[in-house]
Amino acid sequence: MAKTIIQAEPEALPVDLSRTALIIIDMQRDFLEPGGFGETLGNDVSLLHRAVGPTKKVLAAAREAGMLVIHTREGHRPDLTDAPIAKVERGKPSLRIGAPGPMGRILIRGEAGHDIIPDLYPIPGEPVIDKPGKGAFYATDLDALLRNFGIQYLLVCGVTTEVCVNTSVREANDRGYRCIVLADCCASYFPEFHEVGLAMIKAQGAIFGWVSSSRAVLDVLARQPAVRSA
Ligand code: TIU
Repeated sequence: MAKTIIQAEPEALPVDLSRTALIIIDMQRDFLEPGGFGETLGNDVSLLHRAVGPTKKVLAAAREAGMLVIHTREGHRPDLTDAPIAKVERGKPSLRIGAPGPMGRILIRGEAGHDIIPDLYPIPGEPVIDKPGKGAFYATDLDALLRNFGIQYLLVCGVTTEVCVNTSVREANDRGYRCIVLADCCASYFPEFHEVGLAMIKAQGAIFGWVSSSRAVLDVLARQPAVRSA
């Protein structure tokens, strides 16, 4: 398929949309709603909501275009056998991973809080990657899945910018994927970390990837409505 130019920083990028997937990182109730993991760490979860509206628009456009959409969720097995003790014991959260909270056990697979927020809920056929770490590639089959679909470019949305988005983009970059992070589709509990997290990605001639916006991707998909990931 002919390449399409996506406006981005540090420079516009030619992209083969048939080899592009949208990946939405950890838009889970545990991070975005009160009573979940994010709040137990002392964060104001309302700061993440600004990413939901733009991500919803990109998700709708990607679905309409037939682009592969992948969702990830950070979390652990109910018996915590995949949770490093160093992670479980980290800091002084009000509730530790695995403890019962208002949305079920904190950051545990199968609990209400672990699931994706209703606004961005996966539809049948969209792969959901359950990841035990911050990076989407660590201890998951994401790389195999992307290779099976022939994916070379990733449009990246999600939370939080400097933690799971940054870690996943760095992992993807080392595996040869070109990542285009949509700035307004990401958010952090620390707005300054959001800004610097994006700056780190695009610095030094896109050392980890490119930074773009929902508007740029919506413009491209509006002009080229059928992309059909391979
Ligand atoms: N705490 C924080 O900013 N993030 C995480 O723990 N996980 C993700 O970013 N998904």
